Amino acid sequence: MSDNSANAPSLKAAINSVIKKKLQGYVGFANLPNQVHRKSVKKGFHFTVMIVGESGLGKSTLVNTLFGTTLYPHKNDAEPSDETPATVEIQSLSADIEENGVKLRLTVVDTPGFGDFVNNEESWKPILENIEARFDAYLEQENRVNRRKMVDNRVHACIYFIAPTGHSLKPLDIEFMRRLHTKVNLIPVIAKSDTLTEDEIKQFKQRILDDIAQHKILIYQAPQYEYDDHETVAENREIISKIPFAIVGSDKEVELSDGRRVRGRKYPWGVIEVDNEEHNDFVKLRQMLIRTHMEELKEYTNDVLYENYRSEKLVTMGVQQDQTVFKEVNPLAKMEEERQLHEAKLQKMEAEMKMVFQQKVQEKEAKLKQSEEELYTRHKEMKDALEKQRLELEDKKRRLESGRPITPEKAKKKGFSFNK
Ligand SMILES: Nc1nc2c(ncn2[C@@H]2O[C@H](COP(=O)(O)OP(=O)(O)O)[C@@H](O)[C@H]2O)c(=O)[nH]1
Ligand SMILES: [Mg+2]
Repeated sequence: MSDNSANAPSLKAAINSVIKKKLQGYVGFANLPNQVHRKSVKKGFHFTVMIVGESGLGKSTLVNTLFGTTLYPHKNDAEPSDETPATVEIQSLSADIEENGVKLRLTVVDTPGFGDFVNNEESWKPILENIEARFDAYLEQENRVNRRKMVDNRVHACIYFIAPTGHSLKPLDIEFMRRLHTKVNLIPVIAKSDTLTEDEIKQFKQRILDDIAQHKILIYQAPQYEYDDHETVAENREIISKIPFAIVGSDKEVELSDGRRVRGRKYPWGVIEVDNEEHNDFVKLRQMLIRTHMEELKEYTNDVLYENYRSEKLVTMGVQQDQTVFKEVNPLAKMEEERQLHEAKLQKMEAEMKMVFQQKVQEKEAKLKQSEEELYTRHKEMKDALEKQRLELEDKKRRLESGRPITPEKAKKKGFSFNK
């Protein structure tokens, strides 16, 4: 901690200023309002998280912190062992948690040994193999006739621990994420974030995101639904904005100056509280996993990651797929295809509408022209008729004036009338 002693006074002040913040209510999966269907409530949820990162970054502690129990024996209690495993181990732990009558079976897959060797070039390999083996097991069940009792042990999210160096990602981090990003939902976290100051965390987060973008690594992208209510949209945006989550883990309670006991880490200058959002992003990480994005993570794993794996596998096995079926199976390709079809349809409709419009305009123009001509001829006819009458009248007038009297009978015969 000698590195941080210089930062201690400012950190202490910051912590003192927020320490009075009220404790977060317990936010767990029992509060799941939107994502839960009745069936899941009855059957219980099953969610599998894998945790990867170098030794000593706090993976096992996080597992205990997540479960709120001590699944792992504390280091001192564990059997001492001289043997160092030669490869990355994969350990799977499950626990049923029940909250307000809602059951959740949370399985956490820990990966001790990752990055521990002189040569870590292939540290990612056993982990990739484990993820693929879980896909294979699911695929095998799908091919069975009786699919009623499907067990889903696929990994729905992978929390990747980044050492709190404050610099940038290590080659080991980049290699792991690049090898795994198309197989699993990657959620990067900054481990032991209590060893960094607030500013250091902010800068480190940015550098990590830049590195991830530069190496074209796909980390989990939570979708935003505009039709969700404002509160949900705002909450989701808030959660996503914290990635990579800067976390602090602890399975021990410590006492605050006001006597409250909280999960946290005690330092000479104060206490870092695990469940205080002002102190670290652990609450946000748990909310995302267990409350807001559990169904999303499962869906993406099934619809995209698993489907891609399955199609690739079938192709390498020499199973020729009907391309149309193939596309239908891949939701991303299917969506793109539907979008293109829709666009083509729209374009065709637009062209048709344009044509009809032009036709209508032409028809109207022709009609107008015709009526104009008709009007013109009528006008001419009337004019001619009037002119003829005028000439006749003039003729009669001239004859009358020339002195030849006309009797009323004669006049009547000729069509003249007299007002009496
Ligand atoms: N400062 C700090 N120490 C932690 C944190 N989480 C775990 N530790 C400590 O780091 C050490 C290694 O933790 P462990 O969970 O066994 O790491 P793992 O090897 O990744 O499983 C233990 O002494 C923990 O008490 C944290 O968030 N901050
Ligand atoms: Mg461990």
